[in-house]
Amino acid sequence: MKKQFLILALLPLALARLEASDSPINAYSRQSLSLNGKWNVIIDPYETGFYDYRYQPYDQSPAPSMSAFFMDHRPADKSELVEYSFDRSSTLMVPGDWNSQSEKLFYYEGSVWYRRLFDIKPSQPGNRLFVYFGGANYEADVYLNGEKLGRHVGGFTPFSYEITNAVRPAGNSLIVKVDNKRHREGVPTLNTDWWNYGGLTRDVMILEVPGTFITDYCVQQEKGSLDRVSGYVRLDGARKVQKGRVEIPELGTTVGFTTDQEGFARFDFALAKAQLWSPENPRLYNVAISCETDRTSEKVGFRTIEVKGTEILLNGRPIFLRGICLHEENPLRGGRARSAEDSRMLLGWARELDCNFLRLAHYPHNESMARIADEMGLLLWEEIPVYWTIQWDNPQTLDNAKSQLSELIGRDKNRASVICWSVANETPVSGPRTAFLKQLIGLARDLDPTRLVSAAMEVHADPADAKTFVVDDPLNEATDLTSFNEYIGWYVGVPDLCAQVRWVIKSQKPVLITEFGADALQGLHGDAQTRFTEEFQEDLYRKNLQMLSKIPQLRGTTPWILVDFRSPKRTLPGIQDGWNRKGLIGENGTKKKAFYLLRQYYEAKAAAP
Ligand code: GCB
Repeated sequence: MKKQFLILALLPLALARLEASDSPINAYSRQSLSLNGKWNVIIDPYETGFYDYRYQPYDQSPAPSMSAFFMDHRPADKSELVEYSFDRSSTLMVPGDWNSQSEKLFYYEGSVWYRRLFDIKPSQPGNRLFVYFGGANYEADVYLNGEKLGRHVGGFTPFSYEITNAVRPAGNSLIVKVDNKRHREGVPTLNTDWWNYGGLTRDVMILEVPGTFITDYCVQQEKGSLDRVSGYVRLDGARKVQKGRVEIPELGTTVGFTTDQEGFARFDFALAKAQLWSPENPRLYNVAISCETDRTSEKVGFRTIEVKGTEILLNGRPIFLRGICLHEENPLRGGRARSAEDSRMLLGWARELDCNFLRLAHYPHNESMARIADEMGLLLWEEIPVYWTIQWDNPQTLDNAKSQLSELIGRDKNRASVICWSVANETPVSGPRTAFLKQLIGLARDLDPTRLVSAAMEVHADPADAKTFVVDDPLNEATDLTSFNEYIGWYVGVPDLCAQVRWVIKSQKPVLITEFGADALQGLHGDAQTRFTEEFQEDLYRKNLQMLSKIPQLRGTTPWILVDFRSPKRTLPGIQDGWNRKGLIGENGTKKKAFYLLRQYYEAKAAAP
């Protein structure tokens, strides 16, 4: 009874706390306390810490709070039944998926409670603190000192909560329930061809910012203009109206702005003497943004990307995208890639293949991928996990997809490497599906008018002629590229079919082949007719590349895929053993024959595009 009075008293405060804040942009440049490292964990498949014995969520009481499950939070003088204890529990490393850290969690899909204790004091009075998560797959319920901060849905984008008034100088307890159960209405949905790694898979940190701080900004070259930059800045805090500056010291650029009552200002300026960013010359400039109460800076490259007729123009010049697809996995260590070193290794392999482009499939990868691609001069296609058979009629599913897309664009909109947002992969054509995806395309264009927007679509054989392949997805009207996957020679016929294929492509846009490929077990050799051998894969690549070169508006390819990756769908013993083997590099890092064949093709393309 007593508890209920307390609940009512706390109501307004508690509800206010549930609102998530937008993640401060450029989080890694902020003063921060890393919470990476060992976290205590409780594996909770029945969600006993979340639901009471009538299966009512503790959370849905008006004052969301921790359940009695967490006895560690009970006053020490109470003598109660103790069934669960973080103090006595085991640990997992953060960042990291749980599947690759513990054999008993390898196939686990459910809830794990994570706890981390920390002390913190703002370095200056009036500063604000945020707890920042780079990503948690798939749902995260976050509590600080027993009170709920909020829930985040979507496994691959950053989120944060303000904790300025909720922290104590010492002995804070941050608890996160991470749940990677798949849901029919989720994004992605139940069925995917990749491993559903769960956990706090990316960095966790406490950010410290001034009372009024720069929470968001965009500095990008105007679409189609080789020498004009425009952008905006947004402040968060009590002092919304401030004077500020954008500075690029190496170019001698200083541009002033004044934020309005909402803390918002636009600016634009001429980009005199700048070297434009490109794969050949990935020039980055230090850009500093400051206002009266805050200052932040980062390296930004300037370039334009457009489509004109059937050409893709980078800085006004036609470019052929020598690409490859990639999942976010480090096969050598096992599990999700999670560090800058992992990103460097994966992008380094793409470079060895002579790529200038990667398709980061099928969900947003770690922030470090785009930052390192900026440095290395690799162009990127970034995607959200609208994959196969999402619930097209479900408005909540659409909201979920929109929020993942907004968070991705919010995070990476200042990266020169990113040239295309992809809203989906291989989705079956229907009215509701096309309407759903057009809304996402519209949102991407509103949020970012400077980049291309597309989706990996499909091709189908003409019912009247099995050798004629037709690309007529109505979504093509809304995308910048005619980008589609094809598996001729693997799921469709044998590689010899390639020589007889005719294409009917009902759009006059640049064509990008977003997938083709074949499984091959690294080290398994045989003749070119034997599936799963390196020779079969190599032959399929040769024949596909010859076939694709007959498409006059072909402007790039991203074959499937750079490295073998784990998939629970791939069970063939002795060959797949839980791995999709379409990688050009095996799980041990060894390159297969097709790697060298594609490299030759790309070297030739680089010499004469
Ligand atoms: C596809 C999917 C990709 C799969 C691949 C395959 O079309 O887009 O996610 O992994 O085929 O290997 O079948």
